[in-house]
Amino acid sequence: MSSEQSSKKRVFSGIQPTGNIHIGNYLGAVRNWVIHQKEKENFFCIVDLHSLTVKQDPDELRRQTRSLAAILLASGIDPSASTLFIQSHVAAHAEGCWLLNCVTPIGWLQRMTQFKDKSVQQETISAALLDYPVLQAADIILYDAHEVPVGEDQKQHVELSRDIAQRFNHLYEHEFFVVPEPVIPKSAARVMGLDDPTAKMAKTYAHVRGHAVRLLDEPDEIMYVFKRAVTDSGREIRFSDDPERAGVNNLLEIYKAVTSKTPEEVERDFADARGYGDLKVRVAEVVIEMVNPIRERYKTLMEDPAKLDRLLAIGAEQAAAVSVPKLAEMKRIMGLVLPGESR
Ligand code: ATP
Ligand code: LTN
Repeated sequence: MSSEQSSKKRVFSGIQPTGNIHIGNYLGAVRNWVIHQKEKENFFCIVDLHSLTVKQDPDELRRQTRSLAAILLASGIDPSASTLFIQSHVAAHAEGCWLLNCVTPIGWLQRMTQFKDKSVQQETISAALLDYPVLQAADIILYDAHEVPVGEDQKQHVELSRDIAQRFNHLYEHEFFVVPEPVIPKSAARVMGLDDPTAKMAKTYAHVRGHAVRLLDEPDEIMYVFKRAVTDSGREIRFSDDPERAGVNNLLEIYKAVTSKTPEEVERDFADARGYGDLKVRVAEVVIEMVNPIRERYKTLMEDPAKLDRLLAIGAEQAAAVSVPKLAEMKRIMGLVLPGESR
């Protein structure tokens, strides 16, 4: 590691390869990874082991994992500034998860909102679904990450990672793990569903037409989905926290995030709009402009799967160079005998 790199704050974040990546994921997380990557030392992880906590079709999971890698590169993740890798390629994550399981009280996991939400949707709840945030904690703290840039919905999980790091430090060795901070964007931290502006736009439902704008959607589809977006019976185009007006607020939030304008500038842009129809078309237009180049770069990247695999292999090697020694030290601290250690 160069001295320039070591003085930079370390960033870790992850994204599941299942479901369709949508503008909520992009604006709430991925775009911020890209924007700040030159100022930081970054690890971005495709968390395939997290995806397995609910049932997956094996072939589909494999296909989506490669596809997501290409989408992240097409979105601007630069392998010379960021390490991009697949979680299951670095076994330290799963091993670290086991060790952290041994210091995590089960009550902390049962309280997690995501566990409660996801478990009601399952016929059988896997042990892994409960354990999901411990694997996430291992992801983060094995890299001694200072910052974890995520959308609002992941704040609770990152706070749990802090608690687990602090508990380990308290039980074994002060300051062994860096205690990470969630970094939540000011804009688009929680993009809402276009068919239901009271619920977050979710990958799991991104296949339902009208719910989400997916990053690979063609312009016609994006226009169609925005035109059908749920609003209200009024006419006023203003930001509002009134739940009745959540649809219009969501459209304005998306426009604000895409254009990086202030709320005042956004409202001024729509001062001359002829009703919600106009608003929907103009929001669709800025989104189309944002995703067009990503979709085009994605197509090119998918033409060379061998190159993609090579990049991911390099990423896994770089990630292992940091997390494997940290895991070995963690094992030593916890009293495990390391192979070849003759003490
Ligand atoms: P699901 O909701 O179906 O479980 P997801 O859409 O949350 O999936 P993830 O891979 O779990 O997808 O999330 C990747 C990143 O995108 C995380 O940082 C998450 O906080 C962020 N994110 C997800 N949904 C939104 C949203 N609607 N608005 C802003 N950020 C989001
Ligand atoms: N649970 C996260 C994905 C995730 C993650 C991480 C995010 C897994 N490991 C580490 C940040 C840091 C989600 O977005 N659903």
